[in-house]
Amino acid sequence: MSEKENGGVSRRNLLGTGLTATLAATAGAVAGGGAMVVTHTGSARAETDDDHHKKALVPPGKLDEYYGFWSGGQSGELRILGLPSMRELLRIPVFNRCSATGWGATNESLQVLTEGLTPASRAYLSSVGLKTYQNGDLHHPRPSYTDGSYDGRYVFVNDKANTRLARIRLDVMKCDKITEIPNAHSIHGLRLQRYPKTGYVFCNGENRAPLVNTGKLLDEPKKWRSVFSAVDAETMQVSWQVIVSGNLDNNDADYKGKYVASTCYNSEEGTTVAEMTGSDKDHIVVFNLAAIEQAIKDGKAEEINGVKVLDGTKTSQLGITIYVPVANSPHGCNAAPDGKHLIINGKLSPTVTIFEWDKFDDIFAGKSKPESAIVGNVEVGLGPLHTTFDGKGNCYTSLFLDSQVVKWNLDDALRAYKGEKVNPIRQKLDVHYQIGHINATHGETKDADGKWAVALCKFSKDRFLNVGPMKPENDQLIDISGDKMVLVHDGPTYSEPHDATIIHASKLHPKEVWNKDDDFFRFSKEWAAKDGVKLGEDNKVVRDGDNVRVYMTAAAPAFGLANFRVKKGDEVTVFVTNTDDVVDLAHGFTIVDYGIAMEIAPQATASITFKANKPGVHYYYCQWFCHALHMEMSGQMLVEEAGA
Ligand code: K7E
Ligand code: CUA
Repeated sequence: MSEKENGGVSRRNLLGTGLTATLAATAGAVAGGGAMVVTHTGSARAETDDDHHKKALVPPGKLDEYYGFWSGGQSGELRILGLPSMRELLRIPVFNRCSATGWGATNESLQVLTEGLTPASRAYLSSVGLKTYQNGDLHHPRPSYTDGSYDGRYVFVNDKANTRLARIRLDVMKCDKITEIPNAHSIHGLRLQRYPKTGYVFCNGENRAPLVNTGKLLDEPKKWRSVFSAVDAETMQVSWQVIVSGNLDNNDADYKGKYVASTCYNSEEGTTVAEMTGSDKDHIVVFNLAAIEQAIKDGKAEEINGVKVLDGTKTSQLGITIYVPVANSPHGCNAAPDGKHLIINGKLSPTVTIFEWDKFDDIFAGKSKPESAIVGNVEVGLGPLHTTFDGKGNCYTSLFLDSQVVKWNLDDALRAYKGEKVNPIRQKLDVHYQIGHINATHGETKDADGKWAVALCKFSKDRFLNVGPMKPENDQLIDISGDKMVLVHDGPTYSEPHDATIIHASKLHPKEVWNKDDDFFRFSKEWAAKDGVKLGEDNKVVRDGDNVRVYMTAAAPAFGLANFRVKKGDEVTVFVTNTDDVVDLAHGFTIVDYGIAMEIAPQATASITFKANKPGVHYYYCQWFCHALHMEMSGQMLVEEAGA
């Protein structure tokens, strides 16, 4: 590294950063100069931007300190990034089709993608020749909690496009359950019960639609409904639903397991932009979990499409919701890690409004007015969307219109609201550009550690090489560990991360290889049992009328079957078991000119079913580079003409 590349940083500071490569180079230079002098140790010096960039640098071979779970937005997938390097580590297909892994085509993935569909959707999809939806719009990845801390079990994600909730297992980083939420329309806000554990997954039905949505009430939008759902995190069944007034945007739960709050930007219950923004006030709605569970027990729910649904509208007498007016069109809804406060982000209003969870007790008891829960209001800048926290009393709010992050102090905000002359605003930092979510390391847990925040920007404009009319998004890394926020990294991402949650690496312990008996392989295990085949040992073709089941192993560099023969018109299922027990030794199975491909990770079994309607010799090959003889890892499917 030259003096210039060092940016004038002294040798002492280079040593202080602990970058071994730099250290070695420096030591060499020192030795060459014939003098071994290390001076100024221990003297204070202000950190430069350069130091911050180095803090985010993860040298080759070193591991990141955090996992980031990144929304893939309209790509329908979930991504894992390492922080602070911002390196993309893995893509987990969820609502999308994946060419590499066969997600959406394999029997294992289709089981996940189809078993939770509503009867209405299943009928619709089959009428258009599909087994499941082919797209999704994934906004909010949320890791499960035990007592306000991440417990490493699952990540839950929403699908705004097709009204679904999905669960990703953190031991294998695979989606294992998807539930379509009946009676709701478009799941947007998604947050989890924090205490005593997750528990419930709270899903906001954003759009108002007829309840039941079967072609009636098309011209009576005032009768359309927005529905809030609580889903059991283990069974992934909808536990109950609550009908609300207005609509539901984002939500969050408290740290005591009592309340969930949601923003509403359409209290007008309009259907056009003009109608939806017509009044200068909207509201938040607060759900009382104990009161809801009691009302269900007391038989107050109506059963609609197999789900118990309660009336939580403004005119309901059940006492399960309260409505608190806030400025027009609020968006983000963020529980502070102090366990006491809730921040509502103004969007059209340049303010954030602070609520105190405990105040809802008296409001539900009828002892005080809904507005009494408001304990602060801060003018932060234009277009506040979301807020995150450092665990040291500071809040970081994204300003979409100003393209800034504003850091403000919660205590000062509470004092200012009481009339003291304090300015809660600490700093405004430019981000590039039009930021949506911001999320800090462990910022949504009681373990918020105030190290890094990511600013998920919707526009990158001039920040990267011009790649044509469609630009990447820009996920920026901010060092929030000091008094001042410092921007340290620009991260281009594909459409469109809305949100990300960040977990310390010590919290997760994914498996290196699959347990070959994992329930994820139940489809293959059940068929193998019926056919008397030992998965991972037998290589065998089972004919059962027009159904042919082909079982084979994959062990580098060969498939267990050099070829297999079927007849045109057969329905063929190929089961491949990767018997290699070696870290990172994945195989694949692709059939040429058949549109068939799937991934088989170490010790996994994957299966895929298709019609052998094209006669001829069709090679199958391993598409995951696995061995020096990877190119040779192939075989042939011989498809005879019918009647041959
Ligand atoms: Cu603000 Cu869907 Cu969380 Cu986008 S939402 S930004
Ligand atoms: Cu097996 Cu490439």
